[in-house]
Amino acid sequence: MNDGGDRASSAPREEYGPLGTTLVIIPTYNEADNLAPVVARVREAVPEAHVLVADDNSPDGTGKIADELAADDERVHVLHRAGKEGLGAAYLAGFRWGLEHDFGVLVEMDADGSHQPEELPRLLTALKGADLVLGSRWVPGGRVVNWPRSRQLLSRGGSTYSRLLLDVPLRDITGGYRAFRRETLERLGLTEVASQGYCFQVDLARRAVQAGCSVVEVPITFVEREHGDSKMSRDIVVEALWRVTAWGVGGRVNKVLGRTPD
Ligand SMILES: Nc1nc2c(ncn2[C@@H]2O[C@H](COP(=O)(O)OP(=O)(O)OP(=O)(O)O)[C@@H](O)[C@H]2O)c(=O)[nH]1
Ligand SMILES: [Mg+2]
Repeated sequence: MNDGGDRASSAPREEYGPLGTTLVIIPTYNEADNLAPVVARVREAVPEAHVLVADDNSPDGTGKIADELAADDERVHVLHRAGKEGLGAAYLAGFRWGLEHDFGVLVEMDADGSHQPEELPRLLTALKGADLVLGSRWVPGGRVVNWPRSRQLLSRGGSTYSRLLLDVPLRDITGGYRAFRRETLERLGLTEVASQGYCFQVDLARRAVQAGCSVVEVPITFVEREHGDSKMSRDIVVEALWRVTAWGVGGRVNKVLGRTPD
């Protein structure tokens, strides 16, 4: 453990270039009560960072609130998407936008206050010596606040299942508070990512490890949302379970046959 966090994965690079400007991507679906406070906290915690809100035409008017925030602040941007397509699709669109606009670091952050913007400087410091930084609830120093035991079990169980099955040495593989170097995203084959819900995060983490990226987990305090509804659903859990199982089984078959993973 050091200031930069736990090194969790393979192939540390010899040299890392400068980070460049940071873009914090915040996907939203019905986050009207949460968006303005979280954007203000990001702008205060890391004043040089830009924010991109990726809204899926939220019926509660979150997109309009995002437009108002963008009108008042040249570092706030909005990506209006036609309808609800899931977290994964919103992030992929956000990444594309950020890469096209030459950002050097792309951050994933939930809108509901679970990912505390005040912890972002620690993630960015760790990224100076890594390809990808994961905010982690399940490394020493990480914790969750106000989470029911059932959610903790699901999250820990999902991470353990994925770690063992996919052979990826990460403690919190489903978490969604992350900082990527742009070069890392460019190595992940994003055009092939089909995962939508929770397993989108598992998918990107396993791709990073398979690509030989250095992945560091930094402890975070995850705070359960106070306003608005969770979008977590049975479908999201089922998608994660079948995809992770299929990747795990496929990877093992490939190993036996001596093929490289897809
Ligand atoms: N654009 C977009 N954003 C989404 C979609 N589904 C979820 N989100 C956002 O993704 C983030 C995470 O979703 P949450 O509902 O908080 O999911 P969660 O954190 O697993 O669940 P809770 O812990 O219960 O809050 C939030 O900012 C949501 O608004 C979607 O289909 N489209
Ligand atoms: Mg949440």
